[in-house]
Amino acid sequence: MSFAFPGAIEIVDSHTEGEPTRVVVDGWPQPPGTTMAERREFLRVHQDHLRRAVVLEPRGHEAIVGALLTPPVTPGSVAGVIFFNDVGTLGMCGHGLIGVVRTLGELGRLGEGRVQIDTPVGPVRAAAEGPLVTIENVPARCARRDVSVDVPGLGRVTGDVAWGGNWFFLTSLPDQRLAVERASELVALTTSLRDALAAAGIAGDDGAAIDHVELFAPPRRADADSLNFVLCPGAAWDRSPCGTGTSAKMAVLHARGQLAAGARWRQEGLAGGMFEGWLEERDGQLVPHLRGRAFVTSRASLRFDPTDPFRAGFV
Ligand code: PYC
Repeated sequence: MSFAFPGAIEIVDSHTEGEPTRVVVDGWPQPPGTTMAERREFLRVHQDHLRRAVVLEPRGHEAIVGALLTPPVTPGSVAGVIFFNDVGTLGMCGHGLIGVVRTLGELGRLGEGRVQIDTPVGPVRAAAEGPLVTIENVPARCARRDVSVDVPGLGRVTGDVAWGGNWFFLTSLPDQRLAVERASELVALTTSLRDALAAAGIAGDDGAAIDHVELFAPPRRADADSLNFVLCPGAAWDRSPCGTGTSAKMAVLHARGQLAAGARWRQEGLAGGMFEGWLEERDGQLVPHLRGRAFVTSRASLRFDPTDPFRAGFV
């Protein structure tokens, strides 16, 4: 494994409905591979020090999702992207894709109309109108309904397992108020829930770990249908309503006969932002569409001084 650091890594920071995205636009040696999954695996094995250096303290923090731009792998795509966070890589990231699209616009690299972008879990599409970006995610599905698990401190919890570009366990804990000032308690509770799922062998397809947990409650906003809290892999909570989480939620609602194709779902996030979503039935699959706002907050050059003892980042 090589721990070489480039002289500088160029980044553009944005936030999507409050959740930060750091897009790496230059300086990171491109991971080889003919598929995005191969490139993601190379990044995971050989470039983890760069992931850590870019998103962890002292340059970042646990809520930042990084996005490495790569050349495309699919005809018709304008770019590829590998998402990563404080603990590893992600399959897809809805808020992150919205940030990537705004960043490509900031760089003058976004053409007119809809663009296609490759991710490790398949091509996705997006179109921007000012700060508002509409994305078309990979197909979502509800894998298992009404799964119960015993959680220390919570008792028996029942929820659904769904795919929205990442694996989610979706449930409600009526005794737990969803509020920013309770974020630390909610992170602790949902981490216990995630650990209990793993211990009970409850997983996604092919034993894939369920690394996101989503709680729901009635909305605070009059224009929303629901409020959520999302635990991301690691111990960060999503400041946005979570694009892949909202995709998973819509797939569950559809499986329960509570959301028809084309009907709108407005998901409020813990920080108060909102995604509007709907499902499209295509070739027997459910394609989630999501709309939310992103704003570029800075452009910067990250430096890696060889004498800096913290240049590789720390938790
Ligand atoms: O928006 O899909 C999302 C997401 C995943 C993790 C953080 N945000």
